[in-house]
Amino acid sequence: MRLNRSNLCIKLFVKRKSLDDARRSCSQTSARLVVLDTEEKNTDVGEYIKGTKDTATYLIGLTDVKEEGRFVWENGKDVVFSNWYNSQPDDNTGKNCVVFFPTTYQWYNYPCTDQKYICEKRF
Ligand SMILES: [Ca+2]
Repeated sequence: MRLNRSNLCIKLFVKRKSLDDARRSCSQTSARLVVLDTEEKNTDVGEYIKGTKDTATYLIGLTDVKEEGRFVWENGKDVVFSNWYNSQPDDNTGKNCVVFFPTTYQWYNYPCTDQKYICEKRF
């Protein structure tokens, strides 16, 4: 789906994958896990998913794998805009990934186990 305001194409993948496999899957089409680093993008992606009536959570391109407690986007940037759910991230070494909740557009700290995921590509 093309999100004109954000200059992005995004695609939802419903076959669950681990973080590494999801990254590989996105990169196969020169895409990457979605970077929701502005409120605009976060809202645009949320509205799109909501419009599909999908209520599943989706892995986004934000992790603290490299340094516990320091969340970094797939483009290497630190978090400036954030939309964590209450008391998130409830951070620990077992939770290094982040999922997006389409009903509220909020983020939950989550293990990097098999998840549905969102790839993005700029145009
Ligand atoms: Ca963590």
